[in-house]
Amino acid sequence: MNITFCCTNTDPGPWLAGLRTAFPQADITVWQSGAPPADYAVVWAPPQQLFDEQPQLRGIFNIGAGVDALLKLRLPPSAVVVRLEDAGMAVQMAEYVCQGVIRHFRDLTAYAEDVRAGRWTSYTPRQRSDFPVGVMGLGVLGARVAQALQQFEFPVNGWSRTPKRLPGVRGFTGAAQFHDFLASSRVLVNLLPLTPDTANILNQETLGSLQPGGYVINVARGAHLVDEDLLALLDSGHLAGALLDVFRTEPLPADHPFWRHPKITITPHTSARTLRSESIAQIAGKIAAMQRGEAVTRIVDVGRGY
Ligand code: NDP
Ligand code: OXD
Repeated sequence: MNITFCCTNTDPGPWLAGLRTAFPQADITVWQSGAPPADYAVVWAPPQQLFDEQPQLRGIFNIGAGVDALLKLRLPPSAVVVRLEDAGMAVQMAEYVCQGVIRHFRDLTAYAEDVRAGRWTSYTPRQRSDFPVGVMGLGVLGARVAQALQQFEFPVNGWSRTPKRLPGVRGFTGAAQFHDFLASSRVLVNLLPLTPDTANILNQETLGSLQPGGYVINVARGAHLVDEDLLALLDSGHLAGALLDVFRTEPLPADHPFWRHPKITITPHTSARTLRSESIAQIAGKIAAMQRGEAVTRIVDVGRGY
């Protein structure tokens, strides 16, 4: 068996070592043009040339959950595309989103500023029932986030393409129920995959349908959000703030208004990081299953885009 590794911005050494431990008999190397034919590719942001030169691939393993960038390439029709399935990301996403919701709900940013200025202040406690949180996308990450938010007793709404029944989550399905979902939510958490159906989904109309004083948390992809529409709704006062982890251009350009907007908090695409050992174990387990001719979970539906 031959595995080729091609992950931009990733030190290949520990990945190769982990995969070689899992498959001591296999030939596992960093991809370079002219490399011998491989059975499997482990990738993040690979060049088109890899797939042009490796049409025989059986499996392409993406070391992230989102496959939007990968699906822009021409992939070998013989290969299944497999994305990471949690692998330690869901709990990270839950902690990131919960801290964002709680920081906003408890006025913790205002308290931190007051303390820095030497002011001992007290804000009126808010009602949890006034802060229903809507989670867009109830997949591996969204479902975990919805569950975690309930532990803090926030009312939780969830929106997905197909019906989902999650305990304690008020479920909304598809385009027909999208407006009701938004109108029932004050805090909006985006955990959708980026597909032709979901690009630009956070815009003037949809964000404008949130309850007044809305708060937006985008942890999925920058291209879900129409940046100017968010800024206009923050400046009009309809939205109270936003926490953004992902951007149309990453790194976020130095002159982008998100860097300095007083109602926006940004983080550098770090809400749920790929964890190496968990990811190697998952990918190795799935390669071993494919070698045995068994089915594996979380194969991407390329036509659907996730
Ligand atoms: P999943 O594929 O498991 O879940 C996607 C969810 O979105 C599903 O519930 C799906 O509905 C729903 N969905 C898809 N299309 C639509 C639509 N048109 N209308 C309504 N609902 C829709 O993905 P994950 O939870 O694993 O990951 C979600 C995204 O998070 C990734 O694609 C990636 O972009 C982002 N991400 C960001 C990270 C970061 O650090 N910022 C880290 C990891 C991931 P259904 O269940 O009906 O299919
Ligand atoms: C992912 C990501 O998709 O890191 O896994 O954004």
